[in-house]
Amino acid sequence: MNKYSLKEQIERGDLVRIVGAHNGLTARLVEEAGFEGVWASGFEISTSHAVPDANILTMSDFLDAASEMAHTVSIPVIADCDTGFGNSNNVMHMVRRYEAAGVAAVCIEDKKFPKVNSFIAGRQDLAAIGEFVGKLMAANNAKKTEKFLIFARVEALIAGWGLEEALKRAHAYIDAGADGIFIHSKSQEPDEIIDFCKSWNKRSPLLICPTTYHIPESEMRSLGIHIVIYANQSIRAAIRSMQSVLRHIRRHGNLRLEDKIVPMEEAFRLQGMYMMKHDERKYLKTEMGSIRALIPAAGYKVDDSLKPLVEDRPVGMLDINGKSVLQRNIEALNIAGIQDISVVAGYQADRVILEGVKIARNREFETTGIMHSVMQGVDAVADKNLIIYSDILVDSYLLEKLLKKEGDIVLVGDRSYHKINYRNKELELIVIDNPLPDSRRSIDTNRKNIVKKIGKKIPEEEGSCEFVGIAMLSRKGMQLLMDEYRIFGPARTLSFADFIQHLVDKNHEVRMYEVAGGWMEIHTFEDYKNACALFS
Ligand code: SPV
Ligand code: MG
Repeated sequence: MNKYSLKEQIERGDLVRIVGAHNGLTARLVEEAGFEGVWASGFEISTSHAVPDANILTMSDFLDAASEMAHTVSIPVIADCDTGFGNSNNVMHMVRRYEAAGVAAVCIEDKKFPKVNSFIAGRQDLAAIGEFVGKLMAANNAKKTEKFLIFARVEALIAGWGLEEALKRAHAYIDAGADGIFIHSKSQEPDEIIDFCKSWNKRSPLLICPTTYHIPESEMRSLGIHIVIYANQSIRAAIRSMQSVLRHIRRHGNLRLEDKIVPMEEAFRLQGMYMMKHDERKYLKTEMGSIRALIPAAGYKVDDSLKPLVEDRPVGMLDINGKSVLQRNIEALNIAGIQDISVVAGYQADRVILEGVKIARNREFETTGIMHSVMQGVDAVADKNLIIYSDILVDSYLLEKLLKKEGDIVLVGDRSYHKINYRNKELELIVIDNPLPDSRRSIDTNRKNIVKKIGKKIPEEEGSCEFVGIAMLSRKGMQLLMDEYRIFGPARTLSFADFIQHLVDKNHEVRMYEVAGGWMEIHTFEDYKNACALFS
């Protein structure tokens, strides 16, 4: 961002390079390319509406486009206001509206309304000097602040009236209070512009628009030129590129198109999507209050059958038909309305590349347990805090239902594990206080299901449910978890389930939300194959 206003930039004597744009996007590209200002070009705005640059659009159309640009960029926008959209009354209205819209300057030209673009042969009628001087005085009267500038554009060279007429007009316009003269030429050579500059002898700032002729930028300041306008090259580049891509698609479909177009991510960046997501995490509250999700994904211990697949990445980054396990869970969380997500990486952390989440690190993943990873991801406590293992896939509907459950610590337990042949896998089982008689069918009620025991040591026949690897903690529950973690010595090395057992032992209430499905684990190669088949 340039810390100087347009007026200050001119007063400092720097060459101000400005480039034509027609909407917020093109203005943003001009700013990102490093130019000092944006020209809200009548030619570009008209072209973008597919109408002639001949006062076909109304002032409101041009103003809409210019104010969109002014809101998008922090560099000054100079608005091309043609002949001022009518007589001096229209000019006053125009100045008030453009100044209020946040543009830095307007430029009006001394042709008759309706004008035609200066590069079109034929009718290029000039207004009487007195009439245009009246417009400039009206414009000066209408503006509210001194930093808002009014430039007068002299079209005498365009109309073929010669240097003397151009100079006569320019002097009259400066006398009437214009802040600078835009001297325009459609010649292929710079001679008439250079002659004008020399005769003008630096009486006021000069603006030029080299569209057909060329003057090296290094010579401009000594000629008294303060602002150079590259007025219409942006949209001409866009037209060429779009035509070429459209031809390509017509011939080859989208085959080998990627190097001709920007990736979607670049368009999202320019939209401000990532900035919006960042803000959303701070400000967007659901009717359930703020919600955060935390995914500990630092661990490296897996079943032998999975080892070859996770040599270079953690389980959460395993690809399930084009998307990682974690990315799929992030999408499920987003569908459930949760945007504030942190993933804690450890093993092969560099491979944890995810869109729209915060990545934290557990650098001691080899010597610590999941509980320690969880704590590395806590940078704030929300009204509801979800903890989700990284080696499971979960349905958004399960998360939506979980968020409606009451309790300070609620674990998700699956009752269907009894049916599954686990081949001696060590499951984290849960025992609840008042289990229902074993049955294959179940219904989602509001039973509290108070957890008595949890962990890998519980015999299968004793367990009520399998811990899914998903927990929800209220603000109070999360605070309790953090406080206990601080005071309980062995906490760093404990699994999450063992730490919950510690809380149960200390008589803290832990509840269980009983489900049958809605999630699946990726513990073995078989599990991985199943998941790939499911998402094919
Ligand atoms: C514009 O950009 O609309 C201009 C400059 O007025 S030019 O088209 O080069 O005349
Ligand atoms: Mg124009």
